[in-house]
Amino acid sequence: MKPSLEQKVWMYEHMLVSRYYEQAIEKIYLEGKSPVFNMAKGTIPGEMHLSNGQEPCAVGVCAHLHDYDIITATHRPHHQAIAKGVDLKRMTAEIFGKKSGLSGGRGGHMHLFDPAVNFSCSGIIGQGMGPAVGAALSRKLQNKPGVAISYIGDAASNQGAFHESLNLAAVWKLPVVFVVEDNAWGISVAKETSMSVTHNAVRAQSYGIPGVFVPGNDPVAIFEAAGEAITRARNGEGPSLLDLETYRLAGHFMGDGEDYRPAGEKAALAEKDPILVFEQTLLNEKVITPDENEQMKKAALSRVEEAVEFARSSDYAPAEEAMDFVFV
Ligand SMILES: Cc1ncc(C[n+]2csc(CCOP(=O)(O)OP(=O)(O)O)c2C)c(N)n1
Repeated sequence: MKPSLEQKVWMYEHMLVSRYYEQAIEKIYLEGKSPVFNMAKGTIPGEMHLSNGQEPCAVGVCAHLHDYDIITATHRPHHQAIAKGVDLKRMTAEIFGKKSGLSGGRGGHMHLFDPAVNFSCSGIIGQGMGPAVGAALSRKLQNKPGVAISYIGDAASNQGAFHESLNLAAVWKLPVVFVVEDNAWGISVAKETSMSVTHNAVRAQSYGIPGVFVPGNDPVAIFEAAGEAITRARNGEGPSLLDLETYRLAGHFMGDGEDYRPAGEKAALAEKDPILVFEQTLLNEKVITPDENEQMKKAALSRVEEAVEFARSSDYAPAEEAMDFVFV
């Protein structure tokens, strides 16, 4: 299943928004955190995991989805949320901890939740797999449309939840697609040192479900593999796993010194920046003209600026509401 020209443009536009978003968040995150770096201080308190480089994994899958399809995303969720259509203004306000945020500022960047487009994520890695299987089961039992996508990182796949979820989804032939964003690192741990089988596509086969490895961090290749897996799920043929080779262009979180990276890895990755590669492809294929490219960049940037402006001008919840929804 090849993407149409419109789908290619859609993917590029959403990759641009993701990248500009992360660039904006990176700058804002540092506000209030100097001269001493204190994670709890500043405009955006708490940890921050940026997804620069991993955009193809979000757009290649989400280009096939409707609002009623479900995503359980990772602790590195911004690109996935943007591609699924989460309200960017309320998402940004959530990250800032403001009352106008998706969860009134209580969740922060790792706990974005937007029921309007069936999107959730969690700071507990692999946590979304069980709920994705449950969501797929409910859709099957209720005979309702909707496929569940469970995003995880490669390191999360070493947990029990991964193996239990694959097994149950396979036994019950559920409409769920497990999507592994394999950036080769679990914080500072290289996957070769923590996985006996380093390709999750191979692991999937041991549960009797198709596992497809997609090399190259290429949105079009991901679109094609995702199209097959999602069609299979929608047709009642059961789960699949997509094992997507991708690259984390930045550190694990902001403040990561990245001393564990082999010399030269970062520079080599920057040369393979998927946005620059896809931009060049679309220009060469004449899918977009240089003028249209500039317009798209401007439009993406202004979406991000509007979201940031909305978050900045929003209020914090009053202190007396701090204990609301807290079970003590
Ligand atoms: C259950 C659990 N164990 C440990 C952690 C701490 N932790 C946060 S991110 C992370 C590594 C995640 O690596 P991966 O799943 O490959 O995703 P990536 O960060 O590379 O996108 C770990 C161990 C956690 N959040 N949850």
